[in-house]
Amino acid sequence: MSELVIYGIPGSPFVRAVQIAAEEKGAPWRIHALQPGETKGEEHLKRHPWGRMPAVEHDGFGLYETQAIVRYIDQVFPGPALQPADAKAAARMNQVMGINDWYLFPKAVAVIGFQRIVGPALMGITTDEAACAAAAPEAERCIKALDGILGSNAFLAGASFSLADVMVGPQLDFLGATPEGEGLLKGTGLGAWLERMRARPSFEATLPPPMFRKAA
Ligand SMILES: N[C@@H](CCC(=O)N[C@@H](CS)C(=O)NCC(=O)O)C(=O)O
Repeated sequence: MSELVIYGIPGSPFVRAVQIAAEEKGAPWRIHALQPGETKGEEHLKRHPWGRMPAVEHDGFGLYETQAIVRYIDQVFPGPALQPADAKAAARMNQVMGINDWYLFPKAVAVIGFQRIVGPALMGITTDEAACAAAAPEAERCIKALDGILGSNAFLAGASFSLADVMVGPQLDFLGATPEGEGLLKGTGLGAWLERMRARPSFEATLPPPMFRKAA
């Protein structure tokens, strides 16, 4: 089985989602680590025209966009299915993946995670408290919505682990390392779900570097 090559900066929640999907399937993978400036460089722009991460290469096939990548991994590698066969559970999974891409990452994690973790760690910036305060209501809305969707289920799409857990897990693990995320998750069913995700071998095998696991 040929190896999946994942291009990105280790610790990025989208990159980690791909690593987790590959781990859950037992697929061979390796990271081709990029330096921060490299994502907008000529080489990487050939892989990803928007200069974002992750991008992957498998068997001569190049692909970007995390949803497309994790669905591809689920289809081509053996191992437990990561997409439910049941129509309602599959729709729930798709809904959660949409929430992840449209609201959780861009409006909450990208702002608070950058201001509290990535910016101080990589660029030496001082946290902009006003930016964090402005993003906090959206973080709260996302966490409330996802907590409501989870309800009393074991996983976000219902009874079985799916790509919804694969994508949201790394985002909330990252946000949970900030005071805003930690406070909002505390005492919720979603917080307990996150602890269960953190205990999975796929999450333990793909831990971000220590500097991305702690707010400044
Ligand atoms: N829609 C893209 C989003 C990927 C994304 O925004 N990745 C972030 C890192 S978590 C990134 O590349 N940031 C670097 C940048 O914006 O320059 C996907 O699903 O793969």
